[in-house]
Amino acid sequence: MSSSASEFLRLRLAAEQYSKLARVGNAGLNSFVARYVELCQPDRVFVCSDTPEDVEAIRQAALRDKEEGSLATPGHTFHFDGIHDQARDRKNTRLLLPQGVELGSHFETLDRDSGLADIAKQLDGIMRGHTMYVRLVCLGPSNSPFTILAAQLTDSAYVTHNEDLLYRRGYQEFLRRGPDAEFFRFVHSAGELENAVSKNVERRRVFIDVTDNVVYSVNTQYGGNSIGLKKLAMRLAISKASEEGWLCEHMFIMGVHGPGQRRTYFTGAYPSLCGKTSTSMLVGETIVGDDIAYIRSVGGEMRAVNVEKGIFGIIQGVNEQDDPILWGALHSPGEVIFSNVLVTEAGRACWIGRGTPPPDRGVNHAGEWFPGKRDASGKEVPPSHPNARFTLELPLLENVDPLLDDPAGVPVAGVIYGGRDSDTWVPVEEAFDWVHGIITKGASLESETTAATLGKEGVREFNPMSNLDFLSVPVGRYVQDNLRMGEGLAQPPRVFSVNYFLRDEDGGWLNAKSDKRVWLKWMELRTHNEAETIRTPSGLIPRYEDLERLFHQVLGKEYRRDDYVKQFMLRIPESLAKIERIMDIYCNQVLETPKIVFEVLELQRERLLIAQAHHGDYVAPETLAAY
Ligand code: SPV
Ligand code: MN
Repeated sequence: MSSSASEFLRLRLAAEQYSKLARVGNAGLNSFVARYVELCQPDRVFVCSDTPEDVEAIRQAALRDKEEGSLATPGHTFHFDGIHDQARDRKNTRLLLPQGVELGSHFETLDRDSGLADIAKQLDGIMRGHTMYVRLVCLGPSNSPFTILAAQLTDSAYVTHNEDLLYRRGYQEFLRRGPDAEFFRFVHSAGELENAVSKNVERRRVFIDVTDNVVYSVNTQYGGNSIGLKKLAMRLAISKASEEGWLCEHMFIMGVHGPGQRRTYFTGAYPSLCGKTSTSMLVGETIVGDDIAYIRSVGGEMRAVNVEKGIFGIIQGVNEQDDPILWGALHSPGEVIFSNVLVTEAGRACWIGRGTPPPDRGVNHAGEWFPGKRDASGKEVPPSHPNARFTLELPLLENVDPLLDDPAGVPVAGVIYGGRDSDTWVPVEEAFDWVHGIITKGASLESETTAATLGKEGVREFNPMSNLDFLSVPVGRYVQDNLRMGEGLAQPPRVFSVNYFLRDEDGGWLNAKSDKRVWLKWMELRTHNEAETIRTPSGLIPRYEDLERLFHQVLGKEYRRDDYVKQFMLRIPESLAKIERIMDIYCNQVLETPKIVFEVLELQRERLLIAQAHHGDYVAPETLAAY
């Protein structure tokens, strides 16, 4: 089979392209490429061997095929996805399950045999008239025990250009690991195009075959659906991690800078559009990654690597004042891809929340745009899509962390869980210990929905570890995997929750965007036992005096006691209602829930009920301090 695959490729590919595959000499890779060349029937195959010439050829192809256009700043380009292809398509993203395998509710699944038959039909001849790009990639730093190899086949130069900025190149790593190297496999086709945009989005499919470690994505270009190495690879990695005893998390990794030049590493899981990227690149701190982490216990220490080396981040709300470092990178020469933004006649990218008035006119993913433009239903059309994004390499940011590419990863001292929560969690709180944190914070994470996925916004959704969309094992097993990680550690990281989205009775925000800088500094101190806390029924919260000092030091701002009281008030009815919801989900919708989840939640409920009996529904932090 493998020699026939290689023979097929030798005859089918241009000699120069074939020789790049032959040099790798990986029989599994040859069969994979041969199979999909035969099925998809591209006019040409381009194998990227990661030389500067090959990489440049892909950039040029994206421009030539009009998947991207140039902007005025050197190195900047833009791309539009179709009007109905602007976010992750949860509904049509299916895990292919062999007979007898069950995952529980919360998963979109499909019988494996019918899924494979359907996708083979969709892929049949789909690349006619197009080029297939073959790209080899490292998920994780080169030469690292954390790292998984991957091969992506796609007919979109835009997708592979994105991947070039987001992932470490893998051609050399394939050579280093030898002809038997294992790897994840991704097949993508944008399908038929109209104005360089996927035309048949109603036949969009993203099928994940964990059994064979292959992901198929067709009739879509939006990065979250098409960049196989991003969220699609997570499903494969989570299964592998669950079997092998490590974790693949939807987490940023950052160095928080403490007293005396100390750098303490944190990971943080927040659902999309909840401040994950903006936290990870805060001024004064250093960024290792903003989206996906592989985490292992190494010699009793929890260590993490960034699976990526770039950012595919949300651009809405990025402004000079709140995001000075990112702002600088987005306004300087360098390689940046803007997607679904507004493009002006002068070749500038604009977006909602940029902090500057919109231009008189421009073009966006929906066509010509001008202020006051209305859609067919009479609704005003915003200049850019709320899920418009930018792609860039992390080293374009001046605060990139020096350990970004360290093959040993960074030691993790704290894990943060954050959701979009208008009325329950306090702005920052530490768990009593690893198990309490994983259960009452990570596994209990909920968030109000955002524009990052198709569907209605503002609905409270269960999203354990902000990883629900990307799981491929039953939720209960995944929670158990997280609990188990703590067991093997000499000193498990501290676990925290944050909530940037608390509102007052009138719907106004209770915190400023910049307050998160203070919460990080407080958490950093906590990991070194350098701040006292107040013990509440749900965890450990900061004392006013420490926050007052930190607000001064970090933001040069006065922090009023009455603001503290409003923000850190224990909200007992809401907290109890949350436990009720979460217990119900783990009891009725989740498979393989570990018993300890119920025990820990039940104890928390009892503590809350006792506090309620003593102090009423809403309890000021200082009442709890005395109690
Ligand atoms: C997210 O939505 O969580 C992202 C972008 O990081 S996507 O690639 O769409 O998943
Ligand atoms: Mn993400």
